This record gives sequence, structure tokens and C-alpha cells, in this order.
Amino acid sequence: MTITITAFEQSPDRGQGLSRDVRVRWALEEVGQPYDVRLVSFKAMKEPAHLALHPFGQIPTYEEGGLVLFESGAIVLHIAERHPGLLPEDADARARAIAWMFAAVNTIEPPILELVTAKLLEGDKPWAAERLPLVKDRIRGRLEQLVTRLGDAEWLDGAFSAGDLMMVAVLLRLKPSRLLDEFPSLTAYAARGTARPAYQRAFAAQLAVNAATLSR
Ligand SMILES: N[C@@H](CCC(=O)N[C@@H](CS)C(=O)NCC(=O)O)C(=O)O
Repeated sequence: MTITITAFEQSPDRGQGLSRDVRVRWALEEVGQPYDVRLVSFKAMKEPAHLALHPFGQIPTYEEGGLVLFESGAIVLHIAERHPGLLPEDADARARAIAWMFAAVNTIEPPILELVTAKLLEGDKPWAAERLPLVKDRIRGRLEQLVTRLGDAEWLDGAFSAGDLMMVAVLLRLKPSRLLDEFPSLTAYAARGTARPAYQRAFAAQLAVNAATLSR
């Protein structure tokens, strides 16, 4: 069955790979599933046809036969459960890998998103300069805990899993702020993720879209 995902017609990051379709592309590349991409504009995302797929008018979405999914974490979990390669066979190890997926989107990503809000949406507020260091320190606190848990390991829990895929994708969102540079072991962890051929293919595919739209 054909898999179709949605992505930005023109990503605000101009192809730096920070938009959330990249994690879905990456998962599909890891498990060797071909997929089609339907590009949507910001305007189209808020129109009924797209809202029928995604109640919040965002990307990515995932369509496969009669199945429609939204939320990048849920989509990656669906892919990982349907195809071998992203979740361990052992039931306990599988549960732990899924816990890391939740940790990525539920514990690490929220303070990172707060930073985006503080800079882009609230940067002109009179209290912005005072708030920014607090937001950054909250991220640092979480990253320190992650450093402790990762230790000298290559991946978070044994072999590379969907938990690492989601965690690396979330950490990459720190690129513009350079906060990740303060944590060499996490920088190296993210680099191991982005060195994977599946990530490289996913990144190249989204970059090609953005390069094409920017050159128009
Ligand atoms: N929690 C959602 C967040 C989806 C999301 O924020 N998508 C962004 C692109 S990365 C988007 O569509 N932004 C446009 C908008 O919200 O209008 C997920 O992980 O899929």
C-alpha cells in the first residue's frame, strides 16, 4: 500500500532539516519503505481538506490505505511497529525504546519549543531578555540529565532504536541556538544519528524540496 506523508511546501528553516516530516522520512528510510510526499502551503494546512487529516492543521500527516495519522511520534511508532529495524524483539527492551520516544517528545522537546517561542514569538516583549536565560537553563538541566544517562554508550538503550531516532531528531532542533554544542557527548550522539545513511537520505529528500521551491 502506498504511504503518503505531508511536508511543508516551503519549510521555515529553508531545508535545515528541523521540520518534523524529517523524523518520519528518517523512520521510513530506516525500514526501507518507499513513500510519496504531498507538499502543503501554510494556507492549505488550515483548510478543510488538510484539517480532515490533521485536526491542528500541521504537518506531518501519514496516509496508508484507509489509515490517517498525525503526530510525528505516533507516526514513527506506527512505522516501527509494522516493520522490523526500529524496535527490539525483546518485549521489555521494546517497551524501554518506546519510553525513550515519549521522553524525546514529552520531556526533552517541550523546553526546546519554549525557546523557539521565547525567541520568535515573544522576542519583542519587554520581559523577553529576562526570560530567555531561564528558558535556556531549563533546557540545560534536561540535557545534563540526558548526558548522565547516556554515559559512554553509543545509543540510549542497546542498539539504535526509534527512541534514538526521536531523541536525535529533537536534539537537532537546538542547532540554531548552539546550545547542544555545550554538551559534547550529546553532540557526538546526534552526529552518530545523522551519519546513518537513512538519515542522510531523509535529509537530502527534504533539502531537495526546499532548494526547488527557493529557486522558483
Ligand atoms: N506535535 C506535533 C507538532 C507538529 C508541528 O508543530 N508541525 C509544524 C511543522 S514542524 C507545523 O506544522 N507548523 C505549522 C503550524 O503549526 O501552523 C508533531 O510532533 O507532529
